[in-house]
Amino acid sequence: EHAFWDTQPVPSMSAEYDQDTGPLDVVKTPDDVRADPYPLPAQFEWCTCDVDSETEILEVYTLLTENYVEDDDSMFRFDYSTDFLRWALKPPEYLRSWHLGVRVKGGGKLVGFITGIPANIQVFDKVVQMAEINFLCVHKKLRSKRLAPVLIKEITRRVNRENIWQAVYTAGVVLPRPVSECRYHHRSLNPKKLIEVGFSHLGARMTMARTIKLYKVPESPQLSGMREMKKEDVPRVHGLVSNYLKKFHLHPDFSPAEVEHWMLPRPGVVYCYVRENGKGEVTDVCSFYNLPSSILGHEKHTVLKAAYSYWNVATTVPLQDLMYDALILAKQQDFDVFNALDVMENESFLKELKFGIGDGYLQYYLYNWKCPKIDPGNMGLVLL
Ligand code: YNC
Ligand code: MG
Repeated sequence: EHAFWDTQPVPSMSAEYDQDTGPLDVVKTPDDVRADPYPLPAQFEWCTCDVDSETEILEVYTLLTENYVEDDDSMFRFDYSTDFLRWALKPPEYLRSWHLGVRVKGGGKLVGFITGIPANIQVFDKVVQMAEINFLCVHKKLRSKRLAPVLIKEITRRVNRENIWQAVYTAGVVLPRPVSECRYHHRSLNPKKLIEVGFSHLGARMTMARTIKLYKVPESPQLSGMREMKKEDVPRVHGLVSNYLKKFHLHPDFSPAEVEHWMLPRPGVVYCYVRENGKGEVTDVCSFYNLPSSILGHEKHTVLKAAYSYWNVATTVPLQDLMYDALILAKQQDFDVFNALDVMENESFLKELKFGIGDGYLQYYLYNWKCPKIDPGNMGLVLL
């Protein structure tokens, strides 16, 4: 079935673990790990991508924009911006050597990519140093040639050489074995465009005019004291987010520097708003990131502007009221759709705020870690 995955320290599809948590593999040290890169087919060579270089980030951008994740019907493809990629790949303590590329030999065209970033992830009662693996991509002309397993083995080697033995990643495909199976939900902000591009469909007995009215939101936030997060808010937001995430079986264990990196607003990349009460205290926070998709082969529209729900903590209002303001703020920023997974406490607002369920799942995986399966509502992690 899985010529590659069956050789890896991941649970088999049928495996169930109850109290038994920990590594699947024998415990090793970095010296046990081969020092030389895995061999590639003769036409190719490894490279470390320098995302600070304007030419190299553009090469990564082009590879991903033309070859990265599409929906099942090939109508849309993720279009991560260069600013977004730099943000995603340069958190505190990032390693340049984990930005791994494959080129045509002699410094030629970039045809493959995979990345890791460091993160401390708590799974049940244990905090584990992990790599978050993302942006696995092989050029369309080189598919089904078993390059992906080589990319995965080489990033694993580079991670293991840093004495890190676990990883977390998400994928649309089912592999051995998801730790959690989550689903996207979509809230229309610009229903006319979403219908024109085939993202959504006019409901039965619905006119365009009624649909537009159904999804209309106010011009400005409804809660008092909503404003953009600023640098001085970092300690308080770190406290709010860390305390909130403790509820979930799997969640990142953020440092203040990580909260600053992941949550401080960056134009066109990440949006974050806090609610400040009359006494100058920050009590609530919401955030979303900007991940557009290219619309493939449409004459009128070329990009779908999508906001993705990120870290949200409500302590003085219902989460639903906070997320209503998030929708309003996303609409102000001209997003066409607001997406949210069914993770954390998101189920509490999805229906009431008129989100519709997406097709397909987002599977969460752990590498070299056994633990019980986790329901979406007990997952406290969003990967980019
Ligand atoms: C996938 N998404 O099952 P078996 S998500 C992992 N994640 O192996 P080939 C995948 N494995 O079944 P192609 C995978 N997709 O025979 C496929 N596979 O055991 C497995 N798409 O390799 C697959 N990006 O090279 C099979 O396939 C083997 O040429 C087949 O390349 C695959 O970033 C791919 O969806 C995905 O660019 C690169 O289709 C290509 O098709 C592509 O013959 C569009 O590969 C973009 C896309 C994936 C987005 C993501 C997370 C990746 C996680 C990778 C696993 C990390 C493990 C932990 C490492 C660190 C460990 C430590 C410590
Ligand atoms: Mg291949």
